[in-house]
Amino acid sequence: MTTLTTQVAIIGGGPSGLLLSQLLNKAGIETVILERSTRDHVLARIRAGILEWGTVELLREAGVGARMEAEGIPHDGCYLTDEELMVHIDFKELTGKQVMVYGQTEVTTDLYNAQDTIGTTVLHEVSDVDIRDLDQAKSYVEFTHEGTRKRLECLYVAGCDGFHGVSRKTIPEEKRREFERVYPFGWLGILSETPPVNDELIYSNSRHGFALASMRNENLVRYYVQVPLTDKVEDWSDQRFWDEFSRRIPSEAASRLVTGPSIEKSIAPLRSFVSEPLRWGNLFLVGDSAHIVPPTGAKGLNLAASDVYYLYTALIDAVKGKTTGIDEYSARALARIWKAMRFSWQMTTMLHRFDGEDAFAEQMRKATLNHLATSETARRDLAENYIGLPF
Ligand code: FAS
Ligand code: PHB
Repeated sequence: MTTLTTQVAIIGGGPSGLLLSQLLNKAGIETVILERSTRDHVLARIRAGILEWGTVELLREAGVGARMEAEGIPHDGCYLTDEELMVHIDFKELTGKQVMVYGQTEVTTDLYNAQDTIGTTVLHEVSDVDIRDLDQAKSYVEFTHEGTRKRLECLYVAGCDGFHGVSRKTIPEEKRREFERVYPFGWLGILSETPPVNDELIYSNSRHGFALASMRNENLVRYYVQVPLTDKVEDWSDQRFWDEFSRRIPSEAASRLVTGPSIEKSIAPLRSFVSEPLRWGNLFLVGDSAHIVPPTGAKGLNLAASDVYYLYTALIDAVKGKTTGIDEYSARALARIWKAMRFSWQMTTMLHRFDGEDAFAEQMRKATLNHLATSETARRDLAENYIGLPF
């Protein structure tokens, strides 16, 4: 069997794995990334669009900030609306900070290019990954690649393989504590090469259902509508999407709406999920392998970034024999994860109507938005969570 050796084996070549590898490599630590899909497949996935400022600063620290600075769009605020109110949350005025509009696809592209420059080993189309000897001084990962079984010996393993990966399941089920809330609807998202309907994002809770008007740049929009879990993408023609989207956003915005053909269309389910602990011997869970948030709070990718921040700094010390960071990683990352989990759940329950809900639930939503409209303190709390709590 072919045997490779590295310091940190990274399972998964999405944003978590690539960013962790880039930061460790810049600190002189060797990594190998094992990715199940092809590079093109990873880059074709349309996911997040909003970067917290902490994520922006971490990408700069990783040396991949140049194109983000040139092509990203800093946003000072966003709008939350229902049938009666349109509330502006002014991040800049309330917190002194902004968020960056820069798609996950671009982040992943920049990280792949930076890893190419360093010459990091990224093996694609690996399968049957098996993580072993996590309770030993050295661990190893066995996997199949290009038709042969291979072994990667390492000091540590980073489980960056997302919700459906193998890392979380490597932790014995009886040792895992899992928390979940599955929402009874999904988000149908489209990409369209048209100008944004508004200069900042609009989160709209209309009587017809939720809609989100987001963007990637001045001529590429990312729009979403809430759909039943039973819907399939093929149920939604472009025309049906545009009709539904335009009646769910405020009429003054709808009057400006420029429609066009979708260049991507997909439905994502919504769930809140956390698996504890994030560590099992030499294995550390990062990003979606450990937690999932509904996209309403724009936290998924950003939580992956804060996990990476905590772990990369800890691993730099660990390879020098100082283990305090890795011993504290799980508790430290989970403290921030749960606050983002709460915010994402709160934004989702505030902005979506649930089938069968009673009139009281609707009154609670209205009162929440009304409180945001009339209380700077409430708006500041939302803004602090949206731009991202400190790492
Ligand atoms: P990822 O899932 O991105 O990457 C994991 C990688 O591991 C993948 O490349 C996968 O191929 C690989 N892998 C899996 N199993 C493996 C195995 N056994 N061996 C080797 N490799 C394996 N977040 C937002 O903030 N806003 C959004 O609007 C938003 N929309 C989303 C829409 C969808 C459909 C999904 C699924 C997620 C969305 N997210 C959104 C969240 C998303 O951006 C994640 O938070 C982000 O991709 C997390 O990155 P990773 O932790 O790297 O996980
Ligand atoms: C996106 O642009 O894809 C996006 C933006 C904000 C969200 C979710 C998704 O809350």
